[in-house]
Amino acid sequence: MAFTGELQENEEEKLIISLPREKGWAVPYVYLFQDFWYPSHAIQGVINSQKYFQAKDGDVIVASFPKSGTTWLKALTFAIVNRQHFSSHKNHPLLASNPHQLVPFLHHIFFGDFHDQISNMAEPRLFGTHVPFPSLPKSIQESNCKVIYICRNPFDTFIYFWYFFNKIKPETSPELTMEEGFERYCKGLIEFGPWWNHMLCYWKESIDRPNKVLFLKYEDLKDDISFHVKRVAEFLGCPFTQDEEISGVIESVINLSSFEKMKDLEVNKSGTTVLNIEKKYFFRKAEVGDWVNYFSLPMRETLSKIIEDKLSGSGLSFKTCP
Ligand code: PPS
Repeated sequence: MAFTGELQENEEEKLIISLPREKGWAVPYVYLFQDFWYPSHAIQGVINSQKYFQAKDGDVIVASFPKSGTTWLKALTFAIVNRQHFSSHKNHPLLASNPHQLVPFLHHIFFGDFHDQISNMAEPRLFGTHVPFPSLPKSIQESNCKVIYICRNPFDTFIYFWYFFNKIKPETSPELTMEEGFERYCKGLIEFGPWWNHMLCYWKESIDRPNKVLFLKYEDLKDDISFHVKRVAEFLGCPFTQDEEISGVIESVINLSSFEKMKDLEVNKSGTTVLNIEKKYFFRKAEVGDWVNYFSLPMRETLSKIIEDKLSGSGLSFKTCP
């Protein structure tokens, strides 16, 4: 089965046209589908993955709200899971491929010619997703495959969204002002938003089924990456042995996936990856709290209030400064 990427005269097209829509960031419109805002191509990918994807117990799903540390978590997960195949950095796939190529998004695979790509994947299969938990294929929700989720404080996430959008927009499109972007972000009108519901559905699932969903925060990884690399490996059922710890395998995984290393790799400096996006734009500053250089006081107050309103009582909170 193949999809061309163009809207076709089919059931999905009719469905998408019937959905409520709002102006998008990187796409002309986002559509309200299963309670979240999606670009049209992602809806087709979600529908097809819900219909056709068969998860295996060994699969690992790297889930995230966009702009929250996806690239980093994909690299870390790939390095952890495959550490026995690539015991030295020499010839490591992360030196030759961008993490988005090594851990493809499930909704992109199912928007394209998915049969070939799925059947050629090495096991354990690693997939990325920005799709909220309730819209993941039932076989992911019900099998023993594992889901690792990452999100980030909504202040820094907004800044990266705004930066990224203005980098990837067509030259002919006008810049998205920070004010306009912020207004839409605060209403949850953003690809895969509302962001608070995205985080909360994974948060709830991680509490109800801690062996199924591991919930991570970008700031916590920044604080103690070694602890979290061990935590991910344990969660995936492949803990580091004492020998590995002594011989520096954990440090090696951390270094290979580090921002400085990845940003500097030739493979990440040029060329494009998913959706034809230039790979260099996935690497900006990687600092916690850079938002303070952009936010006005009213913006800070507005977003703080939204976070308080939307997350109160959930137990979910964020560190917003280093
Ligand atoms: S995307 O477009 O959804 O895939 O973006 P995502 O990767 O989720 O988030 C981008 C931010 O993560 C930073 N980044 C990293 N941080 C730490 N380590 C590594 N290896 C890494 N790679 C990317 C990237 O710079 C963005 O954060 P900011 O703070 O804006 O620089």
